[in-house]
Amino acid sequence: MNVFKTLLSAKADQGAGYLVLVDPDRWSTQDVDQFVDSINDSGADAIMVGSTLILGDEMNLKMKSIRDRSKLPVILFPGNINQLTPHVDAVFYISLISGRNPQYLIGDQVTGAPIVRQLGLEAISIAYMLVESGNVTTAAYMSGTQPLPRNKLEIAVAHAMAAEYLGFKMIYLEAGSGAKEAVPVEMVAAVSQNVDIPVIVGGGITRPDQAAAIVSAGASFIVTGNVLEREGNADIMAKFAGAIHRS
Ligand code: 1GP
Repeated sequence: MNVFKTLLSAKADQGAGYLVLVDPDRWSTQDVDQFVDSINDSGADAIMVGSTLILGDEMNLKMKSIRDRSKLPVILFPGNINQLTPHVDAVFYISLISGRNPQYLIGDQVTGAPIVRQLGLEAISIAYMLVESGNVTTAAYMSGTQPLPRNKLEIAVAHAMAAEYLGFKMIYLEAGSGAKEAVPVEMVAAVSQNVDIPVIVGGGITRPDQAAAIVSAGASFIVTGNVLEREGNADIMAKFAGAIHRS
């Protein structure tokens, strides 16, 4: 399976794709199975696994059971290279281009490349842009970087153009997990109008109608994580999938 192609087909067929983020720290080994079953039936297009910071043990075990149980592609969304695992179909090969910390721009990518090769993972290059979202997010704090100012659309657009020229496969506009405010629709629109590569948007998206508005602004993929962990049911995922695919 080529996961990038699968994602592109999901977008082509349905207008936009829905990615569900599973943070291994937030689910027990027992509960994660049931969660994956609900994701399978929800209409989502892929599962992302990972987190900026994972404290709990059994990360690999949980990733394995997610992969074993999932009927959808499973993509690693690594907070750092220690999360690299064979139990996924692909890895979002992220460079934190909104920041100026060389470790997250290229350092960890160099350290991780031979591991990704040995594991035989498909690497999908992602230009990751943290966007100011009302509180200090774990990603901003841990990476020691400043997020993009949310009202300076031109700065976001210039970063996105650079990402496209550098050959990244996708852009990820990230407000941060559990963000107070999601990425502004105006920024999604400005970025999407200025690049041809798909734009993923995540962080602080809590309502299906909000997800639909972000898709209407030009997003190709929507990610939700926290809202499902709070409400944890299949209904809300199906509503997200419906809103994202219809928009
Ligand atoms: C975080 O974009 C993802 O990296 C999802 O964010 O958990 O706030 O939905 P939420």
